Amino acid sequence: MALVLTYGTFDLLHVGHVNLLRRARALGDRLVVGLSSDAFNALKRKHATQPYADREAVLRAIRYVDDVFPEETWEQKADDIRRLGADLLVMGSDWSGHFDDLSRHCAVHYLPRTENISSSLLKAEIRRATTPAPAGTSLLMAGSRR
Ligand code: C2G
Repeated sequence: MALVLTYGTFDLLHVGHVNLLRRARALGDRLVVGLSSDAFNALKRKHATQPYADREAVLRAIRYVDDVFPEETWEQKADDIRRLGADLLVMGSDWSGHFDDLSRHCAVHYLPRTENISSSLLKAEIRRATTPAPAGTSLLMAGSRR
């Protein structure tokens, strides 16, 4: 029974997250997610649109996810691996090399990140699409902003 472990903020869950979760789960029998707490996001200087409880509820609804627990610190991973008996830590390739030191505790694998999608890009696109055109913009121009 191979247990796979991954971590993240998973704000505004999108296809890049789902691709990661699906591929991580396929590498074992169970997938457990260390979900960044709101306080840890502040430490990561990452503003999540959704609070922890909402991000957790969304993750638990994903068929590839078997359990979720809070990620509060950078340093907890080794303890998590031991506590859970994790066989494999999986992260996206933007983290390549960052967690190699944990290979003392379990296998570490980085999966190619899904290109052209991120929570930040989604937020920027929503802002662009919902920001009224400046006064005086022609209807034609305004239409092209849709
Ligand atoms: N991801 C991906 N493709 C994307 C976006 C994200 O594969 N287009 C992956 C990331 O590489 C990460 C996971 O999805 O493995 C979650 O991404 P984030 O929610 O952005 O998490 P992050 O801020 O990277 O937090 O201690 C580790 C950190 O908590 C990871």
